[in-house]
Amino acid sequence: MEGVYKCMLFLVVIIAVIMGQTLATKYTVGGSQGWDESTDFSTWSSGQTFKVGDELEFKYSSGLHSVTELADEKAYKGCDIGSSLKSFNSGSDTIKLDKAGTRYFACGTSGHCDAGMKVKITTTSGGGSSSGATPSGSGDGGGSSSGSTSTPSSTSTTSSAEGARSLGFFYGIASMLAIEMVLFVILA
Ligand SMILES: [Cu+2]
Repeated sequence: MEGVYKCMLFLVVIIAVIMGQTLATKYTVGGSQGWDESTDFSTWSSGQTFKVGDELEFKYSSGLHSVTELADEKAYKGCDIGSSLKSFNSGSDTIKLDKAGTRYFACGTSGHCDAGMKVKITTTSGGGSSSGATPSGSGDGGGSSSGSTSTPSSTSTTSSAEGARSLGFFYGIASMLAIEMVLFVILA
């Protein structure tokens, strides 16, 4: 009977590892300090790896700050808030990283971006099988980019994100089936 429990424990550990690898991660921007002027965002982001399907969560006091997505590196460097692609102000905004490339976010409150309240997020395709040599520049120039980048956070799911997610689930289920077959052999 002890062997069964050991197998069960083994199974739980394996499933936890699989889930950690395949399921999307939600990142609170700035970590525990959140979306605030005092947070060092370049240090925070350099310690993270963002993959397609992951989500960013901006947490802050609504009214004091906001989140503005900027169009490009130039707007990011110059804190050109006027060039915003879209903006959020709920105080708890979730933004899905639905494709590989670099995205730029800044606070829309006057002076905050210049004070360092901005962050650059580079998303990698993750997975492995689908990660070809796709230059971010040409990828951003795709025909559907203007439409797909301006959809609201909660409802936006592009086909590529769906593909990555279903692929993850496929691998998870396939791995679990393989483990169960091994367990049947061991327990038989
Ligand atoms: Cu701010």
